[in-house]
Amino acid sequence: MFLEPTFRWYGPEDPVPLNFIPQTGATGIVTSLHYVPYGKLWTEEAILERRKMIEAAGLTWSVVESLPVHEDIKTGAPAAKQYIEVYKQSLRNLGKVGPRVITYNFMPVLDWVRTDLHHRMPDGSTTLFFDEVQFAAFELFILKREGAEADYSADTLHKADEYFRGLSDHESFRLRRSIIDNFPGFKGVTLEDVRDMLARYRGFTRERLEENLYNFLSEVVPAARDAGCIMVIHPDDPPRSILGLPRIFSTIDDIQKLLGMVDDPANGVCFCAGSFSARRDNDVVRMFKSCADRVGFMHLRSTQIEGGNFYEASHLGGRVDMYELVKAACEEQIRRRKAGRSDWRIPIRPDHGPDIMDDLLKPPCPNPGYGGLGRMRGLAELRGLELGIMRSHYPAELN
Ligand code: DNO
Repeated sequence: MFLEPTFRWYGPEDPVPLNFIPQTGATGIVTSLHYVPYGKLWTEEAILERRKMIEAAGLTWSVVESLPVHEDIKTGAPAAKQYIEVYKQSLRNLGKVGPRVITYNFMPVLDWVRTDLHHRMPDGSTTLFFDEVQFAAFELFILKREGAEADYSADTLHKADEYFRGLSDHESFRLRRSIIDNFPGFKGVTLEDVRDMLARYRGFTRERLEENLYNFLSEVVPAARDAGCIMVIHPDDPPRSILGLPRIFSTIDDIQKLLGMVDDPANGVCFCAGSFSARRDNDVVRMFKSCADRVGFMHLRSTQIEGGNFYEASHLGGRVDMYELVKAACEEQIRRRKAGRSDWRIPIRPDHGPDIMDDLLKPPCPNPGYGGLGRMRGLAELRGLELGIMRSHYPAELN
């Protein structure tokens, strides 16, 4: 395959065994040391141990996702400096023995957010779903965030109230868990934790978050470059403000701003098509073309929007024009190769798959959206699409 096909693997605890992954058609692995707490050093030994494990299965460790950014860095707390130093040291260690593409995000408090992790689709599969009314009910009546009413229309407030009153205790518990307690390496998050974290962002503006991102990047990008690595930022998911917090990587303008902040090839983008697609005014293919030469990694997936809600569509369905996107990615690789860039191959992974077939009979996957079969179907579709594009448009490049 022309683009580098990878599969995310959550480490030895992942119910998808590492040695099954070559059967999906992937050659690369995307993983993190999820057992290392946020803000702690990734040692050379730990990185090497993981790398050997991956290579023993006949695979390559292509991408780190993620090297997490401690909240103190995002809030610019006094300890930020020290956490940035640790981050730089982890990068140096990665540069010695690990993969060169390093993913991170700069979303305050919560990473990606959905309200239902098992939304039933007409074909019987289940998918990840974000429902605005349910999220409002969570903020208003479960988290009880001060001032949350101001973020919603009267109609949504009314619907959220009705919805919440109809919930059983169990359903309310499930909603809470779906929203706040789903992140690998960050399990067991409580409402109190979220309230504490939110308190630290009280009165926080977008400008302040940008300033903290700048302070972070101006230190870590040179360290990454010297280590032979590239930092790639994951978009906000969903691509807009939630919980009254600023989000800064959601639109085409945000992409330009980020790249200009530290104008260095080691300051790159993890182009998550699915995250960007959950916003009506985002033209995903145009966004890709606007930053193609700085894309170090791609998440290929798509969403469908319905009113204020959205759900994860199939990899070739939904709002993303996957044909045009994959074609643009192939063309970017051709350009890189012609320019003699050694990093010309772009790792791609089928992001979030639906739960399908036998996976529906198993206990729910501890990593929602990361069952084996749905993603395997996605990767197979994407590889087929890519082969079709390459054979019909650029056959000579395949030699
Ligand atoms: C969701 C993922 C994100 C992503 C992080 C990167 O499935 O795409 O959790 O890994 O935001 O830091």
